[in-house]
Amino acid sequence: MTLANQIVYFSEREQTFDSIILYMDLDAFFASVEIRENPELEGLPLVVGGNPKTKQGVVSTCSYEARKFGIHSGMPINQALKLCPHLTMVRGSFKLYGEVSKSIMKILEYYSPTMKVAGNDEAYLDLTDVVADYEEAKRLATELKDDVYASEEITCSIGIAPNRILAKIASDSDKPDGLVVVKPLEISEFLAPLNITIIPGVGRKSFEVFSKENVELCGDLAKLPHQLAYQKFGKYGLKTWKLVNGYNTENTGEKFVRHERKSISEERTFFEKYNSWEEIWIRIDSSIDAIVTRLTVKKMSFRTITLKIRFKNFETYTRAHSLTSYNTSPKHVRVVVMKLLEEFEGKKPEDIRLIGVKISNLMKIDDNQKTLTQFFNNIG
Ligand code: TTP
Ligand code: MG
Repeated sequence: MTLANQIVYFSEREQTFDSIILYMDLDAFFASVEIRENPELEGLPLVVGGNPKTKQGVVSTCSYEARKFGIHSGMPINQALKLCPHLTMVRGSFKLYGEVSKSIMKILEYYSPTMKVAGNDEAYLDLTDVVADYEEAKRLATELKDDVYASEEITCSIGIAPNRILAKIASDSDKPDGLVVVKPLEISEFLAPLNITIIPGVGRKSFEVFSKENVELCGDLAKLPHQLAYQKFGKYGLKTWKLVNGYNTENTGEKFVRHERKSISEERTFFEKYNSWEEIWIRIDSSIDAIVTRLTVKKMSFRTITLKIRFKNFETYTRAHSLTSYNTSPKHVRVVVMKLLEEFEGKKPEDIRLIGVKISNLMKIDDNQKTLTQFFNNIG
């Protein structure tokens, strides 16, 4: 009997994937912020947490250099010092971490209206209605990583997959600064060579149980007949078996939070060079058209226009201007963007790598109520 014949009681939901989920987690979050603030810490085995004077307390997190010594979050400081006597310790600037976290979550909000913040340095974005396919999701993730780095100078790792569990596993599988995409048909192949402990919930104890049965990699479990997985490892074992064989095991009960759209934007990364401002302007102009079309569909007006410009050395500038009243006209966006661009006239257009235009401060237009501009346009 083939395996497929045996799987008669698997539900239909378990066999379908219709979401594209992105998971982002900052790399060595607290330690990365400390290194940004004190670049001389770069490259050192560093722990954040505990008291550097008394050498008491526990490790909140540590740099990747410290991890090479076996140090990890939650470890007592004195144990960490035994593993690495020349360890550098900092106490931690928790207020600053909170601010950095907030600023990064704001950046993420910009990429999808449907998001779930999972911790101080991690969040899920539902991209299902934002991108057409996995290739577009990957491009969006590259921009998001650039954006996070340009704004906070710390790196993150991203996983993109058809559900949350897999997106997190994908992100965890290539840290730091990784970007891993797992499409529905690639799930079992992607998981096969990974250690079974990459599955959330499979800790040291579960690993011992698995390894007694010669299951160390996800692929080892996937190869077992599912009845055997159930018999040896129980209900959780069967669920993990389904996951490593590419079934959708996600409990969809917990919903993402849809935040109100606060802005409409378009960003273009230039993969080719444009030698004149005219050529750049053609790209900006089409972005403005696209934004205003979306604005019209949503029956909204705007007050603030933001220009974002990035040069090849990654210098990124964001400039904004707010109008005195709500507006709906593309003409006003063009005039403001042109004005904001004046500051960069001295730069070479061929050095531009990205241009973004955003309109924000949005207000729904009541069907019966015209904006002041429309009113004046009509009588003018
Ligand atoms: P994590 O994302 O688990 O760890 P990390 O960002 O430091 O490292 P990684 O590159 O593996 O993602 O946690 C985020 C922050 O939360 C971490 O920087 C410090 C804090 N934290 C604690 O204070 N105590 C803990 O036990 C853990 C796990 C994290
Ligand atoms: Mg992290």
